Amino acid sequence: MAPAQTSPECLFCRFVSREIEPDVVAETPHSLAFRDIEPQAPKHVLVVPKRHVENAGELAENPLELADVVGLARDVAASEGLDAGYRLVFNTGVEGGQAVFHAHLHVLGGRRMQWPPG
Ligand code: D5M
Repeated sequence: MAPAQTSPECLFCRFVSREIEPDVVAETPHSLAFRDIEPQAPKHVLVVPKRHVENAGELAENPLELADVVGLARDVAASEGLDAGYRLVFNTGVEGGQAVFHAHLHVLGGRRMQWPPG
């Protein structure tokens, strides 16, 4: 896989480079998992690709990178004790609720999830 490319203006790229230190939960050579600053559930972790891509659709152009993100989310769910289940969410675009335009997979758990989401 190509080395990570970062964007200097991007908050999550600054986490990846550790210019700003997030509350890291786990990482692989290609993905980083850290705690969300505004947790929406008892457990709320974000998993990002280290390479700067804007959203999940762009991430899917590299299936190995997408699989690395989802696999790390699975491992985080296990290490956080979410054996009864959890929710994975890619908010995509403004109407999808995306606020940070560096692809990130939300890992939410520790409570019963509702459907439909808000
Ligand atoms: O989700 C963007 C998420 O990013 C949202 O749940 C808050 C989180 N966030 C924003 N700033 C920080 C910092 N500084 N640390 C950790 N988490 C942060 P979206 O899907 O784009 O709405």
